[in-house]
Amino acid sequence: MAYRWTNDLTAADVTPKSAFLNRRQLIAGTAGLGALFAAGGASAQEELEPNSFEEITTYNNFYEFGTGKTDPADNAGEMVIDPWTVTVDGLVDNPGDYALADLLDGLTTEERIYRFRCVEAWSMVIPWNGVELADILDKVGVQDTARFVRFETAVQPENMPGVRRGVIDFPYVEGLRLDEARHPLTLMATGLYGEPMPKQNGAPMRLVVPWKYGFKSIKSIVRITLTEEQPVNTWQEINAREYGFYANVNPNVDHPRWSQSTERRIGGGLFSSRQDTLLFNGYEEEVGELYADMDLSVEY
Ligand SMILES: Nc1nc2c(c(=O)[nH]1)N[C@H]1C(S)=C(S)[C@@H](COP(=O)(O)O)O[C@H]1N2
Ligand SMILES: [Mo]
Repeated sequence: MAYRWTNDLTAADVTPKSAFLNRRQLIAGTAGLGALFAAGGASAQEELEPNSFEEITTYNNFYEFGTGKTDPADNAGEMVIDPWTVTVDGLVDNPGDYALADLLDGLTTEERIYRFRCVEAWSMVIPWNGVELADILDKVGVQDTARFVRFETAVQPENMPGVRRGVIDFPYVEGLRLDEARHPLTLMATGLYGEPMPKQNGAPMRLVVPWKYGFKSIKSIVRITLTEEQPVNTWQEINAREYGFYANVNPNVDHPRWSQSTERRIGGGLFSSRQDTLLFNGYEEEVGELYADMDLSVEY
């Protein structure tokens, strides 16, 4: 199991050799070469071969910059990410406006190679860098009455053409149940492939919840609020019949307008066939228990 998500396996272990050679210095001091052979075995590595940096940064959803897949790469350059302030409020012991560096100070950055599955039925494998969201929550001190975490994306109309055009209502909002937020798989990502997070992928800090459809993984976060009430997330607000709060990847619960049983792996090549979608995106063993009492076709 460890190969799926611990840092036993780094991107360098599964990237093409040319990229690997350039990255050796980056991984010095982390898991390193030995882990390649210790973790997972050949089939696991094959399965989790990451998409290229190019693919991950040129095929995106980030409606603040437009609805086309190349709009974020084309338009995100103007977003101002330094300074970056994150407001932490609601049911926390230490609310406040945190400079990003202060929020992350002292927390351990890890590399996590995760499957990433969009509700639109395409997928990638992405080597993220980031901290566990649980560590941030511990730092700000979650109060006993809190049950959910709500997140908001930055709104910079002058730098975001999709915001100027009002393609949907902004700010983009997402939410997690507290136990989901505290799960060790839930990452607050600050980079990918060992580089600072590209703007089109949600610089400087975005959520990654690998067992849920991609829209839960909210980008460019400026506000984290601990709440008692379940937040209404953006896509649920837009169309609650099609997009729920939970959004767990599930091949057995179709979207009203398309099947979710298979997916198209980006970069799979012209003749690559669609692949089967896995329950909880392949992380059932880790997260299935969180939903033991739920009817996943009702709470989609
Ligand atoms: N703020 C914000 N976050 C967002 C989105 C968005 O439009 N705005 N799109 C979501 C969707 S639908 C997906 S699939 C992922 C895409 O992440 P990626 O472009 O890094 O692959 O971001 C999610 N986070
Ligand atoms: Mo998505």
